[in-house]
Amino acid sequence: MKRTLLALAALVSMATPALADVPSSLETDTSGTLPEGLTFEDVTGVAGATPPKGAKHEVLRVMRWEERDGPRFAVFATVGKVGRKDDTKYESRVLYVTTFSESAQTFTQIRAIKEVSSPCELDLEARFIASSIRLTDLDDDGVGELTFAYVTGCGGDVSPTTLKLLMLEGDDKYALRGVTEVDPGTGTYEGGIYKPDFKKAPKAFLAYAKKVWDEIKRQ
Ligand SMILES: [Ca+2]
Repeated sequence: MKRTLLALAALVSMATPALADVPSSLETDTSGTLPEGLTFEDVTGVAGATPPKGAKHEVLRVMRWEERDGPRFAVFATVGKVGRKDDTKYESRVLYVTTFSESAQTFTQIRAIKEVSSPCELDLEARFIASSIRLTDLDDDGVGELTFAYVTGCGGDVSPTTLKLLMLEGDDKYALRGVTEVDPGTGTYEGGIYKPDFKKAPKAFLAYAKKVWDEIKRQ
């Protein structure tokens, strides 16, 4: 299995407070290979290693890091489907992010995120923004915060589309929910707004999420 140290972790550590035990151990893997002992069904709830006709199962990224209580994994995956009704082609996709703790190759699910995009006959957009995926320990408690964002939408025109940025720390979830910022051709940007859901989060979490949002809102 090919694993490379995420250079991003070093950049993040310069811009944020101490990262406790997290960043030096962060590894990320985009080979599509799950660690031994973890199945696609564990990640997505979708059975079978072999997708049915018209479906595509993909593991996009596996991340591993050390927390104060041991190793943690996050798996980014998608299940896509293409179907036809009469002469119309429909595409749907589900995005998954599932986090696990691991002990002696036994994985225990911590948190599962599932975003369903219904069948779309136009241009389906349902994708993670790679540059949004970060790991921090902003409150220095030895528990990593995993930040990631994704866009979803069904359309053919240039207009703001749904953008969500999530931050997971253990089994806690915080979110900015809004839309992308685009220039529909008028020379003026539209959208880019969000509603924060960071109740009970340490203050630094929302500030960091806003910073990431500003960096990725046009993607
Ligand atoms: Ca933390």
